[in-house]
Amino acid sequence: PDPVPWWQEAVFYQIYPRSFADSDGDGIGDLRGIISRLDHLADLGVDCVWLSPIFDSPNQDMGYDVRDYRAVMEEMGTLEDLDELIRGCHERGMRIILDLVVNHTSDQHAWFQEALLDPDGPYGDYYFLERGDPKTPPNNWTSFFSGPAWRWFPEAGRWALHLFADGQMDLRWDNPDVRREVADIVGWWLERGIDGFRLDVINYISKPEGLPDGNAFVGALMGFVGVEHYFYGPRLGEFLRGLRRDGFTRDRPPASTPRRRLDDGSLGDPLPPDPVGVMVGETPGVGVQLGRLLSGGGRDQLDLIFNFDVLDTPGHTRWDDYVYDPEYLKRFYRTYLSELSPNDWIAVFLDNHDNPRMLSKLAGGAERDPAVRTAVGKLLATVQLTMRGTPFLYQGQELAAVNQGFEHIDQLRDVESVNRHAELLAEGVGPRALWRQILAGSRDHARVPMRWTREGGFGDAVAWLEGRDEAPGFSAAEQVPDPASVYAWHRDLIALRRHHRALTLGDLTWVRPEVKGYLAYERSLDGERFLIETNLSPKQRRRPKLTGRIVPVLGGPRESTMRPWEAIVSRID
Ligand code: ISL
Repeated sequence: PDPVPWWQEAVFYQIYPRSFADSDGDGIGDLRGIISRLDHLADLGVDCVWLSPIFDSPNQDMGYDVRDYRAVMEEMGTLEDLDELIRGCHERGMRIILDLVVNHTSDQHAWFQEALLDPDGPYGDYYFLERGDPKTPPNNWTSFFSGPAWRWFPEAGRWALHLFADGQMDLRWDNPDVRREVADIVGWWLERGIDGFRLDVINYISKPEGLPDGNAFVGALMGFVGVEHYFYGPRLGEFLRGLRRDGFTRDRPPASTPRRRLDDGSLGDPLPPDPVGVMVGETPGVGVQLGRLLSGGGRDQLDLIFNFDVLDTPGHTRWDDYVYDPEYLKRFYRTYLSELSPNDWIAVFLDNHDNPRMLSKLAGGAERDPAVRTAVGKLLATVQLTMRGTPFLYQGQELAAVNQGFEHIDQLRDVESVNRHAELLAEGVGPRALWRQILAGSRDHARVPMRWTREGGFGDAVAWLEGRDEAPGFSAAEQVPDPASVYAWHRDLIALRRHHRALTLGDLTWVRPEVKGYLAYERSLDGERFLIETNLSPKQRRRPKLTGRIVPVLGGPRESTMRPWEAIVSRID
């Protein structure tokens, strides 16, 4: 048996289904749309697809508010479509994971509806339903999407906790029935053939008894009150181990498994089922050391986690209109990797559906020049696909997707942006300062339709959220056939990874880290050595002198000066 778990060598690709591909012209992406584009992913070299939520939902938070964990959202298709999608991935040698949102359910979920009807009955115990005075919430916690984290339900005479939107009701994991329900859901899906889950805000599931007030000083610093009580709650480890054992450990064979990918690129027989589905944890606010406790080898909790510290230069939040400091990218990985042991493994990501595009943050507007856009797109791909860890690409990165030219709040759809806009307006923030914030931070930049053609993603249909990037050259139709494109760069790098384990499993040694603007490292395994060099700046600069026979394999020629934002992968012979 292979001693290395598959997810350590895999390239993951996150799909935001609402915006990936629309098969029926209603302006909303759907499962049949994804099926029709599976070859795009297989050709790129993706090993595992992750779908953001597709379960039945009223979509207050675009599927992160689940109404039924065993049904597909009507506008996205049917269970049969999903079965076909799972098979379609497996036939191409790709795995597929779904998004499990179980810190909370929609207020329209049957459990919550039952709880409202009979708060003292069994379902009342599924949530945090608290008696009290309708004017005073049970504690001072605030919601991530504006206002208090509590909503009063007059029909039940209770308050209910919601860390996110007011229709996302937090589940009470202390209740063993809740834990059993979640484990059953996971088992049901694994049997259907999925290969695991990404677990939404999974580090928030354990809340301390008594729900104590948050520290107002910490709250003011962080912008949210109460987080210190639940971002790494008292029973988190116990809950995760239980979920792994009772939900993710297979006790029944799956409907299908992925075909083996052979070294020559062809496909072999179906693989035996993985004994445990992969657990990818979304863990905001967890630093490196706590992250190691959650995902470190042999601890039986999560397999991979995301560390969000990479997203913004320290001192800034997502809502600040600023240019990302490229030196920080280097500092982030250096610090992060230095704190890990050889047994620890991380997820490496730069973009997702909750953040503006890293390419735009780094280029700071200069990406309007197509040459800059291409160079920065290639540089980020190079770092992400050769760094130690498992890369998670987000849809559109392979097309050098950038932030959108939104001009008005009416053009945005995200509940977070809309609520924040209303909140800042009520606080009296002036229109220009207000819009600058929203435009800097809105999650909708990354949620517009994938640009399959130059005209846009969804043909003639009016998309649920319209893209606003008209720059020629950056659609799939233009990028895929062009050997010098950002798409081709991703495809070639992924192929290189597949053939050289030094790039995936090899040791990482920093090269001349003291040289400002030069991000370089060596990856080596069993005598094979690769050198990755990037110029983290918009200026031409001298290349530090290195010894050894260095032969570029991607991105050459390798000259004595480095081009702006240059990235080169070389072999060291
Ligand atoms: O602190 C935050 C809010 O500004 C974020 O880090 C937040 O915790 C994080 O974005 C959580 O995201 C996930 O859960 C949300 C959902 O809206 C996001 O799309 C999802 O990725 C609630 O389910």
